[in-house]
Amino acid sequence: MNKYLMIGIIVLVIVAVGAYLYMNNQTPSAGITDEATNDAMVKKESNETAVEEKSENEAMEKTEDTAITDESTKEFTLNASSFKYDVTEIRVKKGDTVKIILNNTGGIHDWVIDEFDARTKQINDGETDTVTFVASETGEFEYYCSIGNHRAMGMVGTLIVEE
Ligand SMILES: [Cu+2]
Repeated sequence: MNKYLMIGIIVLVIVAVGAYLYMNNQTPSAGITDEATNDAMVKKESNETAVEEKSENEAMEKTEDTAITDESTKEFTLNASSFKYDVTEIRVKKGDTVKIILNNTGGIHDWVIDEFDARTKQINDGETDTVTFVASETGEFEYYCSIGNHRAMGMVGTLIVEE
């Protein structure tokens, strides 16, 4: 009886090993691996395409910026917080194109100059907006934040346009 049991176990093991080897050699499983590799390659390709498109867009944006920013454009970066700008005096020449880059580091603010009809959007904490205008007149002009009572609280500065 014991001997038959032993033979039975040996046969089972042989069948199991045979089945295992057979399944491992099946082409379908190899096909699945290939497919997965293909998928990965396709994904990689589409990512690369996306990256290329993105850098093309960036290049185009840069070209546009360069087109606007000729030598008569004066660029100023201001940080707005409650309740002040870190730059309180801006000095340009008459006829200059002035580009204001407003970064908001706290609260809700904007940047307005009435005489040149220029204003940024009202922006939130962490946002940035820009406004570009031509300083067509000489003089001293107050710029300010138009939110609530910020102007009264001293959120102002002076644009000086010289001859
Ligand atoms: Cu403000």
